[in-house]
Amino acid sequence: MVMVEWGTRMLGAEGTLFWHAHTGWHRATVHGAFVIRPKRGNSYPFQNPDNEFPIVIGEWFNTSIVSLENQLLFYGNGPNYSQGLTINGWLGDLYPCSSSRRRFLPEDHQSTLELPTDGDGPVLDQIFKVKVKRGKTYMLRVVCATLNNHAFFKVAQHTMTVVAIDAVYTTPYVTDIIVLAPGQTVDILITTDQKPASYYMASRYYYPLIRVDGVPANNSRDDTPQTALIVYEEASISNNPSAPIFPTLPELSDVPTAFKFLSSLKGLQNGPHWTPVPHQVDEHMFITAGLGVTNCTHEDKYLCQGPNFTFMAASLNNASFQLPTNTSLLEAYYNNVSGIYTTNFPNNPPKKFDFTNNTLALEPTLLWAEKGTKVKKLKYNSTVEIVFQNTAFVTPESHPIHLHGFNFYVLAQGEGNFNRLNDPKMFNLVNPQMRNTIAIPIGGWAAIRFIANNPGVWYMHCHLELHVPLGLATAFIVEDGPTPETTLPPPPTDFPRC
Ligand SMILES: [Cu+2]
Repeated sequence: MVMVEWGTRMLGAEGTLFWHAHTGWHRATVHGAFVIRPKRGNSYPFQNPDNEFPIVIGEWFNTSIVSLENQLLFYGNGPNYSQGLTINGWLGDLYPCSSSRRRFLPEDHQSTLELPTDGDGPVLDQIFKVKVKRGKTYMLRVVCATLNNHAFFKVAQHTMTVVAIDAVYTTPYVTDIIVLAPGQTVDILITTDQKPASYYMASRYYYPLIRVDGVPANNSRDDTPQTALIVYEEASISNNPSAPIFPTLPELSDVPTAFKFLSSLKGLQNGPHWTPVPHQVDEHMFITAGLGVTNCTHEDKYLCQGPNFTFMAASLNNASFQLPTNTSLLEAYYNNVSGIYTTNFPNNPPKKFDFTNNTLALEPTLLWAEKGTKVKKLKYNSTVEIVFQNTAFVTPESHPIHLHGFNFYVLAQGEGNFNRLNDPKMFNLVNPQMRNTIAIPIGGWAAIRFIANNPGVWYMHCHLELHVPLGLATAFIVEDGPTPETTLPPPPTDFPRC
């Protein structure tokens, strides 16, 4: 599979981005935080933090990522399990593997944990720990680098003020919990105004599930939280007998808590890089996003482990995307090579039906996904509105859709089927949040808008890595504008050749 992108610019990014490998599942470990501070001489649109540190939430697998991916590609159904999330590379001190001393999590997740101490074996090496001074403001640049799972994140007894998401400033939003989908970032400020002590930062899977009969599914996933520590310098660890304080975390499938956080964020109107939402829309797209099935290609049908001996697929508007294998989309476009892609990605799903009706989850006439390399062409500077609609096919899921090359406005999000008559009345056209990855609510919809002002070929895909080889993707070709500055430049001179 080949994916290559170059382009003209990165528009209005200030904050934290997720950099990562885009080959197979390698981004499980090849990733990090890409920090963009205000230009010299400019300041943040909020109180300057005294210090900052990255929090990269990753995912721990006890097996080879490559073998997991190969298993998925062979059987058409995949393992998406991991042993847990990590904070800056560590599972934290609640995992048996983290410590020679077995730790435990008390019933109420509160405060009776054994305190890790210096010189006490490997414990302190197995947890990310940051020292802070009392009475200061710290920026935590939280990056969700997980492969196949969303994450909750919390800091015990400290409220967080969200100031940016996906490197775009937000109206400051005060919360005691944040949730991130793979690929998303959240910049938060915390003030160290609590009593000098140690406080846990903790993450846990956000793993929303709805059973096909509509009943919340029994979530059997290990819910052990992952931990890191904020330690007030004023609290000498060795002299302080009290254990670090633990936050109360939501259940794995706490959809309302996640929805409240994700839908409450607003853009920082008139802040740095702010551009008003265009009211005139040139391209309306309604895109269903979900799983599906395609033909079993094995002679032995039992090797195809999708529903009813099919090969599991994932699609947008039932188009299941395959990246070209011998050249990249961008090179094919730039060099006018035919036969690599088609420009017939549909603006609407093939059939209209009750998209989130769980009784249709395995309806064969609806969930068939056609393999292909269908892309969508856009005129330079056109305004594109997309309503993403999750389907109940196979199982509803919150798909985090990431668009390369652009930030987009998130106009509204909701449960169930998008209502073309009523839901646009909820669109925030004044100060919507802007980001580059939108987690479509499970069994719901999300409406976004962007201006196609970046010529080139831009991939749009689910950021659950599991769904990428299954086809939950497409690409936009943005045509050149009228000037040299709005024309796709040639490949860089050091462009690697095969
Ligand atoms: Cu997905």
